[in-house]
Amino acid sequence: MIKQTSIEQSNESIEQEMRSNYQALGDHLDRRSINIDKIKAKVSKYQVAVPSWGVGTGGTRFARFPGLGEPRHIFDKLDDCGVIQSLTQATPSVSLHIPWDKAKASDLLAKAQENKLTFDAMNSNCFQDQKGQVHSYKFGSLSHSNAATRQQAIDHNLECIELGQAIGSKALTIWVGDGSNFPGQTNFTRQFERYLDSTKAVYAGLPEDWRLFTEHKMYEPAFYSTVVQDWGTNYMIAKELGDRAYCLVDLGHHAPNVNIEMIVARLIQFGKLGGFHFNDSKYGDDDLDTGSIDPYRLFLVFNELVDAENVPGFDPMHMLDQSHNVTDPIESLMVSAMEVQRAYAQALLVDRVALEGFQDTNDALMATSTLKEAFRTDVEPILAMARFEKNGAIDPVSAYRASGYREKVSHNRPAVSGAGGGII
Ligand SMILES: [Mn+2]
Repeated sequence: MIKQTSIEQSNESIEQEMRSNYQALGDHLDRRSINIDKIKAKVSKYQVAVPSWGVGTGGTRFARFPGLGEPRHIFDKLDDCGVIQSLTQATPSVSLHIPWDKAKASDLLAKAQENKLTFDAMNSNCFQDQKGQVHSYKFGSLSHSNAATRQQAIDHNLECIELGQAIGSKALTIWVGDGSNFPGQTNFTRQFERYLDSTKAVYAGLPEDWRLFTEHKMYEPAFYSTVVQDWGTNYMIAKELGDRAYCLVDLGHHAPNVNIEMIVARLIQFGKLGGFHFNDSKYGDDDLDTGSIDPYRLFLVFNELVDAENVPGFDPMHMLDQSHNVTDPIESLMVSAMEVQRAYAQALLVDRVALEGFQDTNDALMATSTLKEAFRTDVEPILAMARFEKNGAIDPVSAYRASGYREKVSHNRPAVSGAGGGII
């Protein structure tokens, strides 16, 4: 783990510079009638969960190139997540994937506590066959044509809830790869009926204080049709299941150029936005680092979220979901957490009264300029000050590199075989 003294050491040489940048931005925002401390207080409270699977090195469908000191199991993963949290102070919770992270609840809790972490939404895995599994998911899981396979997938989801309850999680996220690769391979309607019936059985086992999230995805691994292919189908599912069922929006699960911020607005309007899996993409479900390709789109999503902040009961969960092939996953996840925070801070700067006025008078140019003015503002001093005041690092990546963490853990973590592909 990262020692507090090592963080302090890293902060020492840049604290003065950070303070004067904060002062300068504060003066600038003052002239726009924005109180910088109020923005910082909100940013400081902002949290995004880290996916346990994100701290491992992912791969492509072609190959996987292992990194130095990769986590061997969930306990190593929680250590890595603890590093991300101690440096960024923005990621206090971890989202588990079962059965990859299956372990005794008391052991999970103890390790999380050691790293000052809690557990976010549980993720089930019905897109892969596990060792000793009776029924294969090759042709689907919750929507499989065989009832016994569906039941196995239902039971697995119920098991995820059970473990989640023991470790303080409050949500289950379901994503399935079910679909088809050929026209005619499945009957769209019957397959969706089977999916709904199975998901209802999972929902029936959901504790009162839990939420169920379903994630849509346009394609992959099924390449002709996917059973939960878009937000419309996802919305139907959430409506069919009940009040505790919501839609989860993974930014990478849409066709290129789709207006995701508008989907977000629609789901908010009808009370069904449950949360996010943040990442970025250029072509498909690339799972690139959040904000690395289109930071303006991320900002526009946050613009909708800030706009809805006062909607009663509005409380979406925020998680990262990315895969790292060419970077140190800890560095990528830290940068992504900060990018999400940045988009939030920028969205908080939007002059909403002015925007509404421009919308009402159909002044398109000034309306869009109002958004741009917020987006163009360099909010880095706000993020840095928020981290610094919570004993995090002003510059997390520098502090992490200086700590030599990866090198140190590599002594206990043998290199993993690079054979095979494998991305989720
Ligand atoms: Mn996802």
